[in-house]
Amino acid sequence: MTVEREEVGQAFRCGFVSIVGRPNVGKSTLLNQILGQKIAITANKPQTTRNRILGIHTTNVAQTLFLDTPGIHKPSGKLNRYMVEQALSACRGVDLVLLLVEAHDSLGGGDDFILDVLAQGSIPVMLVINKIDQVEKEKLLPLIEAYAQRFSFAQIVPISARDGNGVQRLLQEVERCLPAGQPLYPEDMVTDLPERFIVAEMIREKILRRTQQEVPYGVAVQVEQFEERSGGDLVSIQAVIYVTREAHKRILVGKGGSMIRQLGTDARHEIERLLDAKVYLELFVKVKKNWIDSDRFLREFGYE
Ligand SMILES: Nc1nc2c(ncn2[C@@H]2O[C@H](COP(=O)(O)OP(=O)(O)O)[C@@H](O)[C@H]2O)c(=O)[nH]1
Ligand SMILES: [Mg+2]
Repeated sequence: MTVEREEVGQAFRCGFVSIVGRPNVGKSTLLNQILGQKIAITANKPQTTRNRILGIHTTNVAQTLFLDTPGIHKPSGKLNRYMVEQALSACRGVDLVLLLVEAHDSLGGGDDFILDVLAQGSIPVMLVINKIDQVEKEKLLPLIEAYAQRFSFAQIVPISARDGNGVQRLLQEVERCLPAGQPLYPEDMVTDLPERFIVAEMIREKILRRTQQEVPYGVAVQVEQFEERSGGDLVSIQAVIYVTREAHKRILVGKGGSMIRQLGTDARHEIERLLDAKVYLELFVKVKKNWIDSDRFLREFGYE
C-alpha cells in the first residue's frame, strides 16, 4: 500500500478549479496574478466578468485549469441570469472550488447563498480571504475562525491578489488537491480564449473604468475586423461598441470625440502589450436598444 501511495504522490496532477464569489472580491485579479499575465479584465464595477474564463497554470508537478466566473448575485434580466448560471455551473464538475471573500467583510448574504449551493455537492471548497492589504493583521484570525465555524472548508488561505501576497502558498495548496492526471493543454498555453475575445474585453474594461452609473451595464463590444499586417508586426482592428441608449452613445463619443479618442488610446496600449505588436485601432459606437434582453444578440456577443 505504501508503494502505491508513493506512486500517486509523485504522479503529475491535473484538474479544474473554479474561482467563485460575489462581484468585485478580486476573482479576475487573482487569476491574472496567478498567470502573471492579464487575460481577464478587472474593474471596480459589477458585471466586469460576464463569461467563464479559462486560465491555464502549469508547473513541474501539476497543471491547474482555473475557471474565472462572473460574480454570484441575485439575477434579474436575461444577461444577469446568464451570468449567474455561468458561475453556478462552474461549481459543478470541477475538482476544487475557490470561494473568494474580502478581508474587511463579515460573512454576507451572497456568500451564504453560494455556500448553501456548495453544501449540496461533494466538491471540496477552499476559502480564500482576499485584500488582506486592507485590514490589520489582528482582525484576520477572528475572521478565519468565524468562517471555519460556518462551513467545513478544505483550507482557509488569506491573500492579497493585487500584491501577490500568499498567492504562491495558495497555488501549492491547490495543486495538492488535484487528482493525478496528464496535462490537458500544452505547458506554455495560458488560456483557450481567442485573441479577438480578449481584445473586445480590454476595450470594454476601458469603458467600465471611464464611465459611471448605468452606462457600463449596457455595453457590449464586438471586434469586426482583426488583420495582421507586415508579417504580424502591425495589427489592424475595428471594433463596434454597442450601447442601449442614444444618451450613452453621446457619453462614449464625448465632446468633439474626446472620450472615444481617450478610450481608443487606453485600449490600444493594453492590446499592444497583449499582442506584442503595434496596433491600429478604430472604434465605432452604435445604439442597439434591447440587446441585453435579446437572445439573438446575446448569442452574437458570445453570451450563451
Ligand atoms: N486592495 C486590493 N484591491 C484588490 C485586490 N484584489 C482585487 N482588488 C480590486 O478589486 C476590484 C475588483 O477586482 P476584480 O478582479 O475585477 O473582481 P471580480 O469581480 O471578483 O473579478 C478591482 O478594482 C481590483 O483592483 C487586493 O488584493 N487588494
Ligand atoms: Mg471578474
